[in-house]
Amino acid sequence: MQLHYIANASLPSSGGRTIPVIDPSDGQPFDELQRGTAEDIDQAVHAARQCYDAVWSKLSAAERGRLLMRLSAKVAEHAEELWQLEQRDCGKPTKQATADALALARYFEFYAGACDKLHGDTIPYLDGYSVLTWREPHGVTGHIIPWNYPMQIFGRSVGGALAAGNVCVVKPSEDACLSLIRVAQLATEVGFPAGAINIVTGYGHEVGDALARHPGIDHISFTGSPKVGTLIQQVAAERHCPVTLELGGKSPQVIFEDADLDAALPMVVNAIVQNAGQTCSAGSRLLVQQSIYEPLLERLGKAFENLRVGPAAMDLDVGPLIRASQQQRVWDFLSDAQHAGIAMVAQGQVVEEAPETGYYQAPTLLRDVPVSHRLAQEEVFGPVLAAMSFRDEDQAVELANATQFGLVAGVWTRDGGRQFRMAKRVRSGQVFINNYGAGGGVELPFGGVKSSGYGREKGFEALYGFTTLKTVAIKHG
Ligand code: TXE
Repeated sequence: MQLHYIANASLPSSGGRTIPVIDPSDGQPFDELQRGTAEDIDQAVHAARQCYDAVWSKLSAAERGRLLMRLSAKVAEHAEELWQLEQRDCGKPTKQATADALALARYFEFYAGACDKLHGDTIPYLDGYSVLTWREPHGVTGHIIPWNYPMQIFGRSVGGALAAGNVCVVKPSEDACLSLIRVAQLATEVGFPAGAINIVTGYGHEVGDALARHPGIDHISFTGSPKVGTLIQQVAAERHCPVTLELGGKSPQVIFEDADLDAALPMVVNAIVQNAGQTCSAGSRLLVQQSIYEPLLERLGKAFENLRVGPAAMDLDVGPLIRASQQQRVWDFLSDAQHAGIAMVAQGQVVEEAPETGYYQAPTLLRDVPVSHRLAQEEVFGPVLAAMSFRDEDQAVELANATQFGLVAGVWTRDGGRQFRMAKRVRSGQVFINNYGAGGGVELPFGGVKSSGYGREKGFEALYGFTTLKTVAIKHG
């Protein structure tokens, strides 16, 4: 039985109700978590505030850094335990789950080093004045985390917030929270004060909503669907609470005829099948220059046919989707594609060992997807790649920008001038040239434009969002 973690103590919910924890590999419950209440959130916010006032705000930046560094080492030491928890909870193949645990350690390491590097400016002003700026923490920050990368998103969001001097109340997803409860316990073991990291589990419309509305929360960091992002924004606006939103994407992989296809193809495949396509930065649209469209689809089709899908512990190319409703969502997209006459180039295979009760979906490559079709517009959040062709650079830009999203883009070309032009003209928060994702890139600011959200997490840039700037003007006596 999983409990909340508030003020360094494991506690049951005040409501006395629980939610089953399901293993996506077989669809069976194997644990229970607390179905939190608004009262539980209130308790966590209160604990966080006390910690902030009495302890956390009095630590030096270097002391915060040392704590984060110790947490990084502790996470690395417990990496196997953590990835095993996340593997069962989320259905992640071993390679992915391991990478996520190591990324969590790396986030804490990066932000440990960043704590005492965040400083303000002095500003030249009128004679007789000294003007300076201070970067001050918001205070108590709320973090609403989704189920696709619990450890990674916790690392980037909570790591950045703590480094900037905030304390945290975290609402993990009801579909995946086991690893995060454990990380909070590890933080206690390395010396984090009671109330610095609090975890309250439960449903989004109950505890997530209560967190977003709580007057004691000074900043909200949300990663999830555009629909809920809009709700959070509305609720936060009522009390003018600042928000950082990361709401997913429909990211294009743009391949020009002069691209190094041997380098591009494995990355194009990985960008859509990683974590079974349940990745905000999934490369879910493939834009290919006309002259190489057919041969490229043929090569890609073969690669898709070789992909194997099965239980997380088998560590195949693709694991299960998170839950039955997510599987249904992917089926709905595919059945819409069929009705619209969209042709399928190839599909991977679900292995025989995969239980029928698990949430499996074979990776699917579709071709000539019309730009207006929902498969070219909406986030599927499954291993489905929508291919289309373009004539020239102008049309590539037009198609790349033709969705409501703007999170990430990949561009593959050997032409140096075109690399820069494309980087400039594509509207997204990140552009990768001749690579995709830059190997994770804890150091690289991440976030979107348009409906992909606003604000940046990851990298040093995140610290600006987790602080507020105070201008101090002193008139000399
Ligand atoms: O997301 P939700 P869901 C997209 C992806 C996916 C779709 C639906 O396309 O198919 O969203 O997924 C909490 N107030 N992304 O339904 O509901 C919820 O408990 C406050 C992209 O799982 O947005 C969870 O902790 N919080 C995304 C978190 O919000 C609420 C990652 C995300 O859940 C709430 C996940 C409410 N009223 C899904 N309702 C990405 N950007 O990577 C829910 N939550």
